[in-house]
Amino acid sequence: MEGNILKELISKRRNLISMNKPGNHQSYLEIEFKNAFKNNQLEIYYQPLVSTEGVILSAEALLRWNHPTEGFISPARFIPIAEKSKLINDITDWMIEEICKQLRTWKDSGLQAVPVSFNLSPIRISQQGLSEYIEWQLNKYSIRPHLLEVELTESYLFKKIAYVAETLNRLKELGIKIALDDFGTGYASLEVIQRFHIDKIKIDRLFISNLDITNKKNTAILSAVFYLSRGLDLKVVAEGVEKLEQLEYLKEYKCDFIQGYLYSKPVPADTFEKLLRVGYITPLIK
Ligand code: G
Ligand code: MN
Repeated sequence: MEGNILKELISKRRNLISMNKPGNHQSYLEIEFKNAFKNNQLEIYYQPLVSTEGVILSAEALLRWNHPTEGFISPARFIPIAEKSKLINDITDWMIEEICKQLRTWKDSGLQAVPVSFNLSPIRISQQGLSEYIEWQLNKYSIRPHLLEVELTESYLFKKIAYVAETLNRLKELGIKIALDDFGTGYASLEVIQRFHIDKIKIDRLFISNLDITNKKNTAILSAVFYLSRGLDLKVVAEGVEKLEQLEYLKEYKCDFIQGYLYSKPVPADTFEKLLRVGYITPLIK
């Protein structure tokens, strides 16, 4: 018995070591990841987006990989693998269906469902048929399009511009909202916001976690973003809100959505459902 545990520990340790070796870790993780998708090791977590008063307004769906022996593996490690192997296309489509299915379950159980956004990979958006697939899934589960939102990062919007713009236009026509993720870390051009008819910008957590209200330059960036957003009729999400003082500051700007550990980390669907039943969250002050 003890020998088995020891063996398991040694093997786990070996896997961890090989995962961290630059030459090896890709292949170990790559093989494991391909199996993970097949073997239902991927799960969707939901992180609430709330008003400055804590009312749950929407959620971001996030992929989580719980490996049977290695535990949770960060998306920062497996998304690049999924993209390289093109498995991201199937995973994205699976995720879209799972979200629609989940929304249907919540609606059927009498809950007031909130819009759910997902991160759309540049690989998937460059493939044919995305808007048709989304429309099909929405119809299949009788979900109104405003309940599904896509999040894009700005960096890749410059590639294959015409094609991406066409797909985004079709999604807009369907009634799906588009958010610009990690705002402020990429090329952040106003041209992108206009051309792609963006509805919402998500201020990257970098600007929130470094928020020092006594630092004039820091606050100047934020106030400029809010000013610009109002003028362009964009909703603003503050990502990575972890402290009460950050929330108080964002309140002054009437920030539309707050996302971050102060309210909730990403949680499994059943936990999110419990939050949804209550409808609001109070800040988790440590
Ligand atoms: O790039 P994107 O905005 O999609 O990233 C979402 C990621 O941010 C998720 O993996 C989530 O776990 C993480 N996240 C969410 N809220 C917080 C927070 O308050 N602090 C930090 N450090 N990370 C967060
Ligand atoms: Mn996102």
